Amino acid sequence: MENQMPKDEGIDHSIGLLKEGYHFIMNRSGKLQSNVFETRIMGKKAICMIGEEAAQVFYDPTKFQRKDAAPNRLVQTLFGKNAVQTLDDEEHRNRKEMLMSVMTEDHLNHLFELTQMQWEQSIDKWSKMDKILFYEEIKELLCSVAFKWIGYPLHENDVKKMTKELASMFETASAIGPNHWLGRTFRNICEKTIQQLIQDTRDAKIKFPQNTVLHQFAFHKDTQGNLLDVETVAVEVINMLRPIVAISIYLNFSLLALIEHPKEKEKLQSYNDYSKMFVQEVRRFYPFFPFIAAKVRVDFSWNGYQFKEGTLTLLDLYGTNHDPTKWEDPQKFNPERFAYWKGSPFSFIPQGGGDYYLGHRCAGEQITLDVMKISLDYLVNRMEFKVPEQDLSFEMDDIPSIPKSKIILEQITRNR
Ligand code: HEM
Ligand code: MYR
Repeated sequence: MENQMPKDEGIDHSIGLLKEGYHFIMNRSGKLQSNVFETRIMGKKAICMIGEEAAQVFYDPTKFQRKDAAPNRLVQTLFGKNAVQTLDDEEHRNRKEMLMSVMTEDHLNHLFELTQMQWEQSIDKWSKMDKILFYEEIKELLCSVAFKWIGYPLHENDVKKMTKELASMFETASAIGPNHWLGRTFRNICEKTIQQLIQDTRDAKIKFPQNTVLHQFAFHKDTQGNLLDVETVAVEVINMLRPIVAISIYLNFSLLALIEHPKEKEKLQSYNDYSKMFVQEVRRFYPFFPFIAAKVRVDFSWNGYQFKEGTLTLLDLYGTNHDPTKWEDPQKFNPERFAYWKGSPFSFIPQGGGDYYLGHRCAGEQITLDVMKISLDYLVNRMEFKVPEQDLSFEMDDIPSIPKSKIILEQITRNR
């Protein structure tokens, strides 16, 4: 027995998507009382899904594919051409193995230490300044860390430029007009720089140690036993650099949570395991990656509804993390909820769900958690600062959303 899938009536909802941002799918699924519904986006029929059960089916690779799913504006800014995000089956497994091969304990420890050293240097720098815009500073901090981690420390003079290029890839992915086009241009410029690095590595003009990300990616072999083309390697190196800079968004929200919930600082100082829960709650509560896209691979039916081959399908990440049937009082910031959380690969999906190797779950989730934890330690225990009057509000129709003031901090000093 097949039923008609609940429908979001209207000719096209692309404008609604931009206007409602992170709430687009939640609003409609609430109104239609369904975790799956049909809508129209960019002139085409699309399916939207939300919640743990929906996520489980969305991550079934026999039912959904990533090939041809990502909108071109995303490929041109956030992902890059022929990136792992757009691959399926053997090709995806081979590429993902390359990416996960640099997520070993040694690589993660190295990144952890580099992050610590960069925080130390930055606090020295900030303590000599009247005030800082935390978001702008933290992006540069992370950009310096990211380049050191891949094996190519940046010259001090290049940090601002590379930060701008990498950040614009996630800041302009959903922008409209000139800002979006600037993002595309920055990606093109950045890709050229990284391509040259890869070529120089292959030609042994630059000798990177074998255990560096750059060396490992430059000499990785594809499913046919061939080196990847230089363009693709650059896209995947950027797939490591850009998201490390993007952790700035979560660090901004971590700081915002500390400012808006002053009692949290005391708890973080008093209980050892609290930072783990705090970081999870920041990733659950605040908006970042709104939804992910796939295409129906073959006709199938689920919960009595027909899914037609080729239909664009969006899975709501933000909405799934705020599903009131799985999360008590989801609109309340409450790290303690994670003390009782049993874990699930599909109900808490700020960085995607399922399996790291077999599916598309974020390759850098552990890096994100580590960098957030060490940064929280600096914000809570290792420095003091004043937060002047400012507009800390953020909008749910901005993707990604950033507090308006970018968080101004004054009178920064080191805690000794
Ligand atoms: C994939 C979010 C940080 C590397 C993803 C996906 C999301 C996500 C939602 C897509 C999952 C899917 O398509 O099913 C985030 C957020 C981050 C973050 C919110 C916070 C800053 C990182 C970091 C790295 C990274 C630090 C690497 C250093 C990747 C890669 C993929 C990915 C390579 C593609 C995986 C695949 O297609 O198999 N991320 N991510 N991300 N992420 Fe992250
Ligand atoms: C990264 O991969 O750089 C980390 C997270 C970036 C989040 C960017 C948010 C904008 C994405 C637009 C959403 C449209 C999805 C179909």
